[in-house]
Amino acid sequence: MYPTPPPAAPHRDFISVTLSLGQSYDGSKSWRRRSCWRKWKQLSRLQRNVILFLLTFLMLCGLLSYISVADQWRAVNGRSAEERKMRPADPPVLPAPQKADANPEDSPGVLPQKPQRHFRRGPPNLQIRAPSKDSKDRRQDDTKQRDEMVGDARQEENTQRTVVSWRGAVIEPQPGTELPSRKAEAPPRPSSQAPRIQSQAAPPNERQRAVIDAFRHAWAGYRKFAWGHDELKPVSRSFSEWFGLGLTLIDALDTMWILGLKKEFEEARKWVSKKLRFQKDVDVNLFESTIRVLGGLLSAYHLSGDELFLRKAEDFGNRLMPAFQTPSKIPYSDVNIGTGAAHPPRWTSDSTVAEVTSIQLEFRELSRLTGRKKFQEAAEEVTRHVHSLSGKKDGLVPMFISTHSGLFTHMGVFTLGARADSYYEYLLKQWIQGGKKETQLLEDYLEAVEGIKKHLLRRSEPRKLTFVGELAHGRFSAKMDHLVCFLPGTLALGAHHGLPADHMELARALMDTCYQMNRQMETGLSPEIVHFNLYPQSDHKDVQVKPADRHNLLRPETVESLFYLHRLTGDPKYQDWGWELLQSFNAYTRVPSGGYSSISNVRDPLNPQPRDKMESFFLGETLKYLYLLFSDDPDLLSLDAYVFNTEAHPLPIWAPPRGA
Ligand code: DMJ
Repeated sequence: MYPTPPPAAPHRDFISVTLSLGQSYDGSKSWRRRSCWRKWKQLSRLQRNVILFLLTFLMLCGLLSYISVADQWRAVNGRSAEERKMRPADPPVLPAPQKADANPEDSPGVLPQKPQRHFRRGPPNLQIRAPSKDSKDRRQDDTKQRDEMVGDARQEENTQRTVVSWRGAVIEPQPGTELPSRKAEAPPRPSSQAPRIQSQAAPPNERQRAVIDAFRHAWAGYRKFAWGHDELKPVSRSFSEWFGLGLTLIDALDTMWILGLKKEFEEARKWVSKKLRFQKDVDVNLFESTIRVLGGLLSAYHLSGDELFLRKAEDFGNRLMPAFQTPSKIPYSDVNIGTGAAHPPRWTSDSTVAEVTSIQLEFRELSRLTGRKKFQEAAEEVTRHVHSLSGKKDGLVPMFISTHSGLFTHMGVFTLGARADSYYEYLLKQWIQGGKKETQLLEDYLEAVEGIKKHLLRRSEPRKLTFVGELAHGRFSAKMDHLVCFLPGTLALGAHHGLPADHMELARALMDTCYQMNRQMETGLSPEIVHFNLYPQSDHKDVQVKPADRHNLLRPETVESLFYLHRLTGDPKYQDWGWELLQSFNAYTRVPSGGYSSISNVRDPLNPQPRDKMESFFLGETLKYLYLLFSDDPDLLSLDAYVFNTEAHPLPIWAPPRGA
């Protein structure tokens, strides 16, 4: 007999769950089963369906999270101890700010919130193995491990026999890196044309002191919240990682030297000596790491004469070399500095033309200093190859090149902005670096300037601003990236080194335009991209900005060109314009707790929308160029003795003219 059913309750479609720590519970399993079954039968069909759905859903969630946790656990176990140290195991949501005068290296436990990593990795089937050295060479290299850096690198190497690829597959690394040569332990002294500028510098003037103040403020934020990491996130008082190499710190070394910030320089030098390790399973972008890390270390070496920086530079240079092992010798964009696996970006097999042609100043200099030709040879092979390629338009190059065929791809699009910009810059600067002897470089540069004038130069309405637009399959676009504002400075530099005087005229005109790109914005800061008005009848202003292009990343190009224009013409208006820019940076991008932030909207001074990122080039380039701009001393990093790489790191000219 079934028990008498309870009086029929009104039928309601909801679930009620009663938790009873029941006194009636007698511990019998059969009672529990019967009772549960009865209750289940008493539920409406809808209630039962909802419960079944919930249970299935919970089981699925459980299964999925198990898989993900297991994956993470495997990945963490595949990483180096070094990398794990960089990530706090259980980071606080917001970092506890350190005292400004605390030594960052003394308090490794106070770590800000979890960093974002932006490693780009390519598909495994596109990865190549680095060439393995023969075992004799390797044994010889092993005997060279005498200093602390190499000893540590080897220790880390031994802990990293397997790595996890971007898809989680375990691959066996085959290190293609070489240890620093014996030569690097006793490198040649820096060239006699590379004076120690710190001892010669005049005391900073008022504007330079304002730059020093800005630098100190930026550095304080980095030191407190991002010490040893790639970039400061000043608003969240945290940091982000790109390569995990202390990018901001390395990019800023020579700026500190130039600004006379000795204490800060020494502290950073200590970090380089004790903490900077390149034996790690991480993909770096060949171009970005060359101009920032290699360039930064070489420049720090030249200014300070400290051989630590050269040893680090050679170690790093060796680790980049596998990128050149492609069918065409055009390097891949990415290389793993721990394993030597190189590959193109995930979305293409092409490299960017500007990237493969803007590493030469650094690689050539590394060869000169170490006596090892392979760096220069690999980089110059690219220059020679691009020189002889068809597909240019009056010296203008397309934006992409295949690492496989070595041919230009995506033909017919020409710009002086992103992906092509520093190709032109490095043609001129290599020619200067090498003592103005390599005529092919000069010819390519001169032809390109004519190509710019013929195809890309226009004047806007109504103010007739001269600008450099873009060409896509014969169609002109009045679009100009802020990146193009490197060009006035480069043209002026060429004119200073004896190129046609009309290059200087063009430089002046473009400088006016770049200034207006800043001036016409409500914050006084240029957006990332502008479009110029070409129509006389319209009531439009010259400079137009699309909503998606309103951001400012603290980029240096305007102040970079202001520095060259002032240095080479002596016109004080360029200093005044730079002063305005510094005021704007201070008004709209300075974060009170330390650091400066890129912003999302240069048109809204009331809410410029900080993006919570201080790019390393703000310290490496923007503030350095401002400081140099405000100097009236042409011998402070003389343009007859130094050539600046595209990240503003000064490298000596190999054979400067007499009397320079
Ligand atoms: C820097 O890394 C270099 O100046 C590069 O040539 C272009 N992009 C940034 C600055 O804008």
